Amino acid sequence: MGACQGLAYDRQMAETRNHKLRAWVDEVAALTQPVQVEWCDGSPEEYERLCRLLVGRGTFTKLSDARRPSSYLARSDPADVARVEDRTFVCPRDPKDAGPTNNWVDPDAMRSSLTELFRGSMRGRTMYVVPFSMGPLGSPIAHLGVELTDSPYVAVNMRIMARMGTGALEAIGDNGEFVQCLHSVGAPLEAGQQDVAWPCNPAQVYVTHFPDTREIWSFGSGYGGNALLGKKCFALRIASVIGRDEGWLAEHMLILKLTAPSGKVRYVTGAFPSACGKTNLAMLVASMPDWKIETIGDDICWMKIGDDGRLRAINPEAGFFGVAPGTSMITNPNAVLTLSANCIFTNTALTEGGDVWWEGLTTEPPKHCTDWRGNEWTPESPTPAAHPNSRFTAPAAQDPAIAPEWEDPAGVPISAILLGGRRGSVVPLVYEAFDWAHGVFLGSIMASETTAAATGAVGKLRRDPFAMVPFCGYNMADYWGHWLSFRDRMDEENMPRVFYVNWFRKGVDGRFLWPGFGENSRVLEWIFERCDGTAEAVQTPIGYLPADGAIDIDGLEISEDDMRELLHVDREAWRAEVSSIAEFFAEFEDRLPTALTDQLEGLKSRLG
Ligand code: O2Y
Ligand code: MN
Repeated sequence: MGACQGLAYDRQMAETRNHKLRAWVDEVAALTQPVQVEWCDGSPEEYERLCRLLVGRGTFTKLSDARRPSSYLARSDPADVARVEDRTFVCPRDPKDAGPTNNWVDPDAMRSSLTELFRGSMRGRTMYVVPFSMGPLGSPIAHLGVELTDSPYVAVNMRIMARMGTGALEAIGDNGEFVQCLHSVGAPLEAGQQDVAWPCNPAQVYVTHFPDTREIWSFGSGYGGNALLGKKCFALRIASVIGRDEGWLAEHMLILKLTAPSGKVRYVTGAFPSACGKTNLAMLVASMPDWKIETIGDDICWMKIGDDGRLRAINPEAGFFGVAPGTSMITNPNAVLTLSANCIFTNTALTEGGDVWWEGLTTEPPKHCTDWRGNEWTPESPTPAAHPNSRFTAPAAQDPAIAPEWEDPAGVPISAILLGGRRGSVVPLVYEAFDWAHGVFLGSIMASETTAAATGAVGKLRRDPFAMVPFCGYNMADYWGHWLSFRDRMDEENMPRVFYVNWFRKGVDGRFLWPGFGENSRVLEWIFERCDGTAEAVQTPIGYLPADGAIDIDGLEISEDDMRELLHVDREAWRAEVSSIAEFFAEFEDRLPTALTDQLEGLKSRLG
């Protein structure tokens, strides 16, 4: 057993004949020096044991409210509460392959700094070997990974978010490929040292990706996207590189199933930057009578061209890691119902009755509770009870609106791709791309106004093509080229149409013009019918817009003026947009596909 002699191994290690996996586990254990190595089998017994361990350490509080069975609250270190984009690195050999939107460090230099950080970093802790499948187990479109982590919090969250345990290990088999995901909270425990409830090392966080070797090394944070490496790190950054090399797409998109009153079904994906209501849209309850909306996925989508030439999508995840604040029976009843049991909440408040609470959950706040830092809280307190980025980890199967085919290994055929952002002006409620290349152009110019939910200035326009700026594992210009290449590989008849939506347009008085929430189903209806060829549209310089009266506003209190404003194309404002896009495109230098320069020129000349 080489470097790991003297460590405690369990039965599974003895049964795993995958030499690459065994050698890697040995090598990492020798470097990080854990007291023991534990192979996770993903069983309910193991989950319960690890949750009990976390309760014993003070990381978890078991919710005592009988209406929330088998659920836990975790409080993180206040310095470890979100993904850290400035500490996220993409390290191919050539910096041009990372491109201007990624932080790049030479891979050899990064590997040697990280090796020193990881040396002895698991001392006094257990190293968990967490095998997992992104996508249904055994599916030809799933991809496998193994996370080595010293965080039992990560192990239990991974069991909800991915297909984790023995099944995944068997799928890896004796010779199978897997993505190596190495994680340490970076807080070794010396002999006699008392542990803390949330060990981490916020001064030395590195969330690093080596796309050339498809590896992830994450150090110093135990939180969310920094630590649950199957999600953003694997299913987006590394998977986007695998997709580039193998001819498919790993996207930051929700997947919806729409059923019309006629019974006809269409599937739609949607890319939205943070703070644009993506989870709410993924779980939308339609206001339109007899329309049904079901969820396939809320955050990540992998799309491949099927044998029939259709673009097919799967949700590679098994759970939701959603933002809690603002989630309520009014904004997202399906999410609230999903959270009824078997969940892990992180950084929400704790009520006196032993349940979780967050701002927006109820109209009346509790008179008294414990805030996310563990302090007493009342409605008069100057800070929120729940952290603005507090999260729920919930099994997707518990969503009452989950579509029965959400785990279909063949994926669902996509009819429409939505793109969106938060824009108070300029961008109409909805418009459709002229064709595939124009659709890719619309993806490349996506932008959103920042909100208080993210760090930095509020109301600043941030370009976020395809909502992938934080998640694309290679040069974004090459990524646009990859999208463009799908044009000639898909069946012409069934090629998805591309739509840009903006629920956030405001009037001159600063009021939102569109009611949003369930009423967004009216826009989805127009999109559905455009795919059928039955909805009316008018051609404008920016794309096809709904014709007068084509969006059904029956029963909705919205004035004709507001509707006109929502669908107005302000040429002057769009000319300014063209200049801002040109500036953005210039960052990509000679990597920018000429098809996109042509699209920008086309827009400019149509605007006159
Ligand atoms: O703060 C985090 O670590 C979570 S970020 C996240 C989680 C779930 C879905 N999307 C996101 C995101 O940042 O896009
Ligand atoms: Mn996301």
